[in-house]
Amino acid sequence: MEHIKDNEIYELIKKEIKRQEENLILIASENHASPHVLKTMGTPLSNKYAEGYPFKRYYGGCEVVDEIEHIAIERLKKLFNAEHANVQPHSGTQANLAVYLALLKPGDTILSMKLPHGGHLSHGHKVNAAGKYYRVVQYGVRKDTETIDFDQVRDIAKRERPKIIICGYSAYPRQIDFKTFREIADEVGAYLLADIAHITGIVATGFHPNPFPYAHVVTGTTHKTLRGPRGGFILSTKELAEKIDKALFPGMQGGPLMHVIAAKAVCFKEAMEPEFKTYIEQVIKNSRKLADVLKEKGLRIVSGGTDTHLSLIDLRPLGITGKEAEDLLGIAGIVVNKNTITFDEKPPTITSGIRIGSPCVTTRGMKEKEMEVIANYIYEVISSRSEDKAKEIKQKVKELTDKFPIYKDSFNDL
Ligand code: DSN
Repeated sequence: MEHIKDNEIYELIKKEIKRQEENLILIASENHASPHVLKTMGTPLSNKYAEGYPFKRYYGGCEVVDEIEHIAIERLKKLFNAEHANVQPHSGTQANLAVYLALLKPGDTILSMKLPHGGHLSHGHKVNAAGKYYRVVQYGVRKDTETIDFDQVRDIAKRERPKIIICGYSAYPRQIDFKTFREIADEVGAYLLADIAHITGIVATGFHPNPFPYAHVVTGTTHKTLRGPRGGFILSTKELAEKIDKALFPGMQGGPLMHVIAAKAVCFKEAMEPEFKTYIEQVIKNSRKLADVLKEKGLRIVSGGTDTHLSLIDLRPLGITGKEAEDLLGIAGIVVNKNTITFDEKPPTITSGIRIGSPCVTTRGMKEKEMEVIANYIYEVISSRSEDKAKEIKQKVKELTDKFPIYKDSFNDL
């Protein structure tokens, strides 16, 4: 195959591949999808308009993409033991907004987790459409345990009578008790929406409880722990299927991205393989190792540890902010994001913490031994607060990443 003819973009793609190869990516929401998934996205499937759903389209010529979307749907249902699946959402946020459009009227009440305690913008923050069109009330975590405060969830639910209760988060390291959430939802006649965007891969492999049969609706993304293409999905009970499908299309999206839906199907198949289960088991072991070593060094781990792919590190014992740590670690080739910790006194642009995740480094084959090395590098950089130290560590990071290539020669023919 010829190289991409646009040299400017071609060079930037090569630069980004090099960046991913030569850095240790600890962004909890990212992953390195397989060459099969990525190659599926770069196919002429992208050319096809297919508004509607399999075998019920508004365009001719959909006979092939019908089969592809049908396969994706059936695989996704099987993966999560769901009655209904929609694979068309372009992202997790689109999926959430579609659920609101399906189940709420403007002004109805959503009960969700506060953003600084681990929630997500699309769960009702005032800058998001969810916060503009619906009334949002929020719960948080307990101050002593930093885990979900179910007494507070129940009290607010009884007082505010939400139509939807949302559980599932962007920065929460512990397992979610879907059963208790459903009991509260039933007490007040609310729908339970579980947004498992971050933990899809962990749920699919059984290392985190499945939200079904407790949730009425489940939203998720395919590019995080599930290690697929960038995108979202919605799962629901049979009763809600028609409402959900109509809300997504024609309610808020137009033509589905058939090249991405095909790549989602490829990722769902990969997620059913025994190797993927082994991968997720290692993701959790690696996540725990990173947290344990940083804890031994004297840093505080929010909630005391992690059950998942991510942990939140409270940097206050070292007197460094999340922003400073993110910048310095970036120089060292260790990519993290600053993150508010629970009850943080610093604004989200500064923060007192960082969020670290193990999905990317585990994909490239690293295990506990390497996690110990990485956690030590993190500590050396942030405790020194020195750019020179960060530059010195960058050399060591390069030596480590060279031993664990991600794509080898897969993209030589771009
Ligand atoms: N941006 C994602 C994350 O980092 O958690 C959520 O949308």
